[in-house]
Amino acid sequence: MANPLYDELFGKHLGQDTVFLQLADGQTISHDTFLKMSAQFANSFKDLGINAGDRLAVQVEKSPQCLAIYAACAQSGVIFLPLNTGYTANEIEYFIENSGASLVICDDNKLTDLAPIVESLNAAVETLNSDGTGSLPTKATSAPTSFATIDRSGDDLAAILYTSGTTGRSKGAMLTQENLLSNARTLVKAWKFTSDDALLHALPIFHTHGLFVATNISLLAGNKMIFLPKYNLDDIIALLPEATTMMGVPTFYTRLLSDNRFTSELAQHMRLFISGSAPLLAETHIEFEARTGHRILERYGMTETNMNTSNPYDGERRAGTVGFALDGTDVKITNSETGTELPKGEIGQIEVRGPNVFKGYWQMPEKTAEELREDGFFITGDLGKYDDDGYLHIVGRNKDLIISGGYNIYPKEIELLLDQEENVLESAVIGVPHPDFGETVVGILVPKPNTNIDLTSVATNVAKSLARFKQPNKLIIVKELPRNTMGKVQKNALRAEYKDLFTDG
Ligand code: MLC
Ligand code: AMP
Repeated sequence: MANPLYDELFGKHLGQDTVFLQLADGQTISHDTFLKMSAQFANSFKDLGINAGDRLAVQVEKSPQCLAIYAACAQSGVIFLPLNTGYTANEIEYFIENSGASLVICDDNKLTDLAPIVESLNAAVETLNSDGTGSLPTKATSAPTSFATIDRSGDDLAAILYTSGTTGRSKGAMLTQENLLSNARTLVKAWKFTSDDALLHALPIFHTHGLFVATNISLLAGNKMIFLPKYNLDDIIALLPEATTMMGVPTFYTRLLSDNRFTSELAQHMRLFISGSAPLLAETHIEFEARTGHRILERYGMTETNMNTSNPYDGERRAGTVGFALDGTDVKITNSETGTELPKGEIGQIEVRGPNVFKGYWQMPEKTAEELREDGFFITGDLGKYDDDGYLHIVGRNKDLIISGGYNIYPKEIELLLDQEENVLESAVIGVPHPDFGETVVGILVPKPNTNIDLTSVATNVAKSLARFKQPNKLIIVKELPRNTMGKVQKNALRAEYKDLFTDG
């Protein structure tokens, strides 16, 4: 027996003193040092009674220790459940309850809010802070630096990543070891990563992009990551000369372009810039090439599927498209009513099948059945078409979703909260264009007859429950919402009306 995820990504680096992580202050951590730290965490989990198949929820700042918890979970067969650091205690409660997590790891500054919730759900809590201190690392220091890897098969779960839903309830996407490994293998080949690369890593590590795409590729190829706590333009500009590749959401690239220090000289030595998680505007692609001579490689993925398509490494990287299906993955366009495949050029829903596609939603068989067909195709909720040369264009979404700076926001969750506010009869939440985040959240409220809504108090109340990035950037009061003849709110009309709120038009 073996443990494919641990063996192939982590275990093979045991004893290697090659650099795995280079931190913002220049300090480096070798593969071997990292693996010793993760083995200590794995031993601590065992001491805490956390075993293979248990869920371990983590809401901590990005740090080498946090990444080592991911490695420790892989080695001990524990299911890793990373959570956005922006989530409020209110939001976290649902994830712990729904996943049945046995252990929750949070920052010391979140402990007061989270401890009572965690205890009421019969889970244990430990802390880990951004500087590497906390109760977990304190326990781990005295633990052995090796751990007998627990046997797992490729079909065993490696992680659960929560993704919001159109009904307002988040769903836990179950990702197997093979889902993650097969995608990493494909991407290393497609994007030609080698141990000579240095990946500038400024993404968060609680989502597919920063956690799996960036980290798993780097582990498989054996390259170093320049591992920054967050995206900060000054750091990126200072460290680009040491990198060969960079991955980011479109905001990373629009921010770079807005800075005069980002010149063709600064980017000249780079091998590859990759963008994903949200649409990269064709104009950004073109401006980037004009400034640097580099064509950004855009790819398309999802929490449930890892990466599905990519523009080619060699060959034309076409602006405004997400390229071709990755090796081993089938991507087809279907009629959303009938499910039948559509001819090239026609717009329909995008469906994906392959070893990268998840196993289903945690304890939600009905939701899984709605989106994952028996023949293995997953209905992504994105709308697209193939052009004459076979490039996939994403032209819209069949799901009511806003993507702000690469974070997904489902309007329903916010509408449910707004509807509970005093004097609110009903609400509609939409995404409108935003120069920095691509899209941003706008809440539109209808007052009950003969009442007034206090917008300051609405904003204050919403802030108590919702992560900052989900909170409406603007609240607007209207007399009524536009509806079609079936009584359904016409969000397209609202989006058209408010499209210039944050842009020049
Ligand atoms: C931060 N804020 C956001 C925000 N990020 N608001 C809306 N949308 C966001 N994405 C808030 C902050 O809390 C702050 O609030 C204010 O906006 C301005 O902060 P900032 O300093 O400008 O933001 P910054 O910290 O620089 O973050 C912006 C960002 C970051 C774009 C760098 O959001 C980011 O790293 N995004 C990447 C997300 C990602 O990894 N997605 C991948 C999902 S996986 P205030 O009130 O304090 O001022 C996936 C699958 C796939 O989608 O295909 O990859
Ligand atoms: P998430 O659920 O956070 O994994 O987000 C997945 C969604 O992000 C997809 O369903 C798409 O709507 C969107 N997405 C990811 N990559 C791209 C891209 N390159 N272009 C447009 N949308 C994208």
